Amino acid sequence: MTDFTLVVGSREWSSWSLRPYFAICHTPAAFDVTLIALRTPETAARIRSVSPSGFVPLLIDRRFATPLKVWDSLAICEYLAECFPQAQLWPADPAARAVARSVSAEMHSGFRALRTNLPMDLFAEKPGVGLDAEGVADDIARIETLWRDCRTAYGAAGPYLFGAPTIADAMFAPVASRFRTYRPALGEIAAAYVETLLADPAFRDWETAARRESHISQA
Ligand SMILES: N[C@@H](CCC(=O)N[C@@H](CS)C(=O)NCC(=O)O)C(=O)O
Repeated sequence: MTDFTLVVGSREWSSWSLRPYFAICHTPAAFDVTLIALRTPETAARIRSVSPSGFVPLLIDRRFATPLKVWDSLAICEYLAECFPQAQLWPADPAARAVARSVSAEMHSGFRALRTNLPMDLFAEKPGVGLDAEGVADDIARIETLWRDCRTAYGAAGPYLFGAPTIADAMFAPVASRFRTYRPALGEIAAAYVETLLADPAFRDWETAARRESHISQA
C-alpha cells in the first residue's frame, strides 16, 4: 500500500482534483488515486462516505496510525509542500513565495464568472462558447495580467510562473485546459504558458487516465 491516496472526481470535469494531482506529481510521494465518478445518482453518497467535507479532492496520509485526511485542493497542496520541502512546491525566495501564495489564493477564491461559464471539460472543443458571458472577459484579462507579471518578475529560470513548477502552476492547470477548450484570444506570454502547462508530465498523465476513464464509461 502507498503512503498517500488522492481521492479525485471524474478527471474530465474535476478541475479541483487536477490541482493537487498536478502538485503531488511534482513531489517524490508514493501515492495512488481513488476515483469517484461525478454526476451520478450515487456521487454525493460515495464522496460523503470518505470525505468529511462532502467534496473531492481528498488526500489520505496513511503514515499515521489513524490515516490523516486533508481536504480542499489548496490545503492539500500546502500539506504536500510541508511533507516534501525538497520538492520546493513554493518558491524558495520569500518575496516570490508571498506572490505565489497570493496568486494561488486569488485563483482559489475568485474567477467565479470563468468557473461558471467555462467549466473544465478536458477533451471538449468549444471555441468561443461562454466567452461573452458577463465577467468572463474581465476574469481572463486578470489571469493574463497575473501570468505576465509572474513570468516577467520571477520566471527567468524556467517556463513556469516562478521558473520551476510550484503550487501556483497547479492552481492554474485547469485554466490551461479551459483555455484550450474555449480558445479565448491570448497574448504571447499567456499562450506560451498554457502550452507549458498542457505539456507538463502531470497534466499529460491526468489526460491519459481521463481517456481510459471515458473509454470505460462509454464501454
Ligand atoms: N473548494 C473545494 C471545492 C471542491 C469541489 O467543489 N469539488 C466538487 C467536484 S470538482 C465536488 O466534490 N462536488 C460534490 C459532488 O459532485 O457531489 C476544493 O478546493 O477542493
